[in-house]
Amino acid sequence: MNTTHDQISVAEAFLELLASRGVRYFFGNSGTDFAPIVEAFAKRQARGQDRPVPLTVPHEIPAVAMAHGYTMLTGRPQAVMVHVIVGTANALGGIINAARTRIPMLFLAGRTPVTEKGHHGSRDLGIHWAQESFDQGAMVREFVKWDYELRFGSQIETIVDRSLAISQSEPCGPVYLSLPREVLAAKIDNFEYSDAPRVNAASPTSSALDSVGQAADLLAAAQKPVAVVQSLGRNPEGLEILVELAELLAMPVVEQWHTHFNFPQTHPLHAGFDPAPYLKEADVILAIESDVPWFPTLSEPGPDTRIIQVATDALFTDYPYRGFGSDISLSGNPRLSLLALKEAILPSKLNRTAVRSRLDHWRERFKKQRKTWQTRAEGVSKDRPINMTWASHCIGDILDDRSIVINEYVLDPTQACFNTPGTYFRHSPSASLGWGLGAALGAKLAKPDHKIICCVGDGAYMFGVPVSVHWAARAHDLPVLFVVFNNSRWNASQQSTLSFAPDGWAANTDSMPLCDLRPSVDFEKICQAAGGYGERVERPEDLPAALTRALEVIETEKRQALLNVICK
Ligand SMILES: Cc1ncc(C[n+]2csc(CCOP(=O)(O)OP(=O)(O)O)c2C)c(N)n1
Repeated sequence: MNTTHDQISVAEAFLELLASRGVRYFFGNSGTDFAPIVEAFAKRQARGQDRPVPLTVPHEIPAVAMAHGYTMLTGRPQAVMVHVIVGTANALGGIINAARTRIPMLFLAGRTPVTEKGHHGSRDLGIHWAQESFDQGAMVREFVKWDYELRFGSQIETIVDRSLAISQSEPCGPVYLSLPREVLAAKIDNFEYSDAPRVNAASPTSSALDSVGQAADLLAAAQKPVAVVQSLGRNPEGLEILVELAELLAMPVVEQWHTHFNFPQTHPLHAGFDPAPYLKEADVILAIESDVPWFPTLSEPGPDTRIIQVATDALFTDYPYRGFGSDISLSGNPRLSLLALKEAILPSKLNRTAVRSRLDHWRERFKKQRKTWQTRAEGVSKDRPINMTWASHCIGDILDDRSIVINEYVLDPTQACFNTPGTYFRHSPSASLGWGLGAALGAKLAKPDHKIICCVGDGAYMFGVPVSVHWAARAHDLPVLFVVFNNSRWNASQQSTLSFAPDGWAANTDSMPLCDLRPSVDFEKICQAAGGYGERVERPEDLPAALTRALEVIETEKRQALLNVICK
């Protein structure tokens, strides 16, 4: 079926196509380049015509993070539009984050008018000259899968379908489309498009069966197999298969530097968050969607350990330097690879007695590990300033089956237990700070019935452009709970200095230039200024009740809330 229209602008056609292709939200940070888009939204709104919901976000970092957060929970790419080269520059950290964690996204930017006069939309402001670059796409090209500048209105259907298809083909990632003002302003006489896209995402691929068979044989014969996983949970359908595979082999699963929920934390084969103690003794390591399966400076597998890497791109070919061994690299959809592996492990090849005793061993280890974590939290439960482990523990205590945690660095994963896919998200491995606040708003858009709890340090909070975020939370009715672990410093930079030079000048003079964030800000008042609830928490014993109060606010009053937790 085809839909046709007489005389509509390219901008209108674009919005109609986005809506028809399932793009629900259009996160925008506008400029003069947006005029035809603003006009098109207004017209379609007045006429009740299909369009994505336009959401103003007053900074590009949270705008991209909101789209990221929405897609990470729904799998559906959204549109983010920014202002020419300057908006693109502000957004870039977020695009790097999306690229490195394989989030599909239609990233749009205006392009300064091409002509000086003579066209509807030609240059009419001083900025229109200096905001042109020789190659706008070059600014983002390394971190998008495809980029293009729209030249003619007649291209619009192909370009929309092609960009969305490429973005959603594995490995997924953002694509970039720049939109010159004259092209957006031009009219299409007879706009006709196909109701269903004529170009669709490529179907997921899986590895050759003989490689899968070799990997299956290695795992079946292994005495001490260990799985390490970072972001399998990006595609939740693969998670059950990992549980089945782990159970079949009695293979422990370590979540290393994990960005998603990957494996139930109450499962006795969940072996924690640090593979270092197991690497030397492992004879086979199965690294699943793990860009960094271990930290070589701390510990690495022995020379005889066989390594199988399973990932959409098992060699992470978009990383310039990465030397983790891979005897068998199973590229392709990780769910399909794990399924094929599981099916290729013939029960007759397994040593049942060995599997049973392995399971007993890991059960015992599981109990000990959980007890250690519990003891660690209790040991610091009275510390003041509040210890971050204790703060994490208190957050762990308030989680229920409607909670989703967005964690930018600070939540200690040993202290909060997740058992359901899609309930835990950490920042992208590229860690361009400022992601958490916006991602939490995007998550709330995606899951309005859930409690979104965003855990950030005071550093990440400030990187997140908080005034814009609190404004957007209020304007778009997104009641989220922000918990700021406020240690008045960039601890990551401080710790890195101490480990780089444990006996150096910074350590010995007790001075940390460029890491100190004192005097701190009353962050709770920033949230209050946007109509939200804000509270400062200094005593560890006050934290549980403060969390309960703040949750009550987001749930019943439907207002955003922020706890400024004074930490060490
Ligand atoms: C855009 C960007 N700039 C700088 C950094 C470097 N960086 C990594 S962690 C960190 C500190 C984060 O501070 P905070 O959120 O307070 O957490 P803390 O380290 O104190 O636990 C910094 C500055 C980064 N990752 N991204």
